[in-house]
Amino acid sequence: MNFTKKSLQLYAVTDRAWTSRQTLLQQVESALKGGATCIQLREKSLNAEEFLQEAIEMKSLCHGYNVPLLINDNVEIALKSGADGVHVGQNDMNPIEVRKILGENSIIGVTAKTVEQALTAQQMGADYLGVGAVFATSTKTDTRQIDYNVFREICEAVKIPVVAIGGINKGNMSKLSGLGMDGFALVSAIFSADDIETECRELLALSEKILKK
Ligand code: TZP
Ligand code: MG
Repeated sequence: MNFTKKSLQLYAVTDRAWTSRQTLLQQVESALKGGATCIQLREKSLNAEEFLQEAIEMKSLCHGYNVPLLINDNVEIALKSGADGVHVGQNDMNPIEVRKILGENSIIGVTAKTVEQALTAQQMGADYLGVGAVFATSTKTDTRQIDYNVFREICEAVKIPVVAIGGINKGNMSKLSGLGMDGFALVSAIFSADDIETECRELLALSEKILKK
């Protein structure tokens, strides 16, 4: 799968909190139709068998739209499902170990909250960084907001692309203008929307404007 900084422009991270009317697969298809450029499957409650089955289905769906699928945290599920890569946090497996398992062509994203973490992740072979939370969020409870100056310093310090995450929506995205990121990762703004496709289309258009500035 071709992965460039463009792949990070509108990065949808899944959450099954809003799946009462539609399945997660249907919701992700709407996000893809609306122009999501990357999907991360983030599952905190499925057992290994269910997670793998879902990852396999999600991979065919994403590949039908030529969009990469990354798996949150779980390297084994990424390997077995044939997903394009993983996104790991500071407490998960490090990028060197991940690379040994998933191989040269896999996409590895790492969460970084400081310049030091960012540089270490880059040195260990990360393909991109997820940096945040840039705004307050209730989706992930064990995170804290980072300072805009730190965010900017991280973007300036690394060569690999950076995606902003945490509390981003249509109303506040433009506040990140000029900080140096390559894209925006969102959970609730996308998956809680009544019309996910339209929401993504609007978010994509907005991100285009902000990234051009
Ligand atoms: N990592 C840092 S903040 C966050 C993750 C997974 C949650 C972002 O969710 P939302 O709903 O876009 O604030
Ligand atoms: Mg994690």
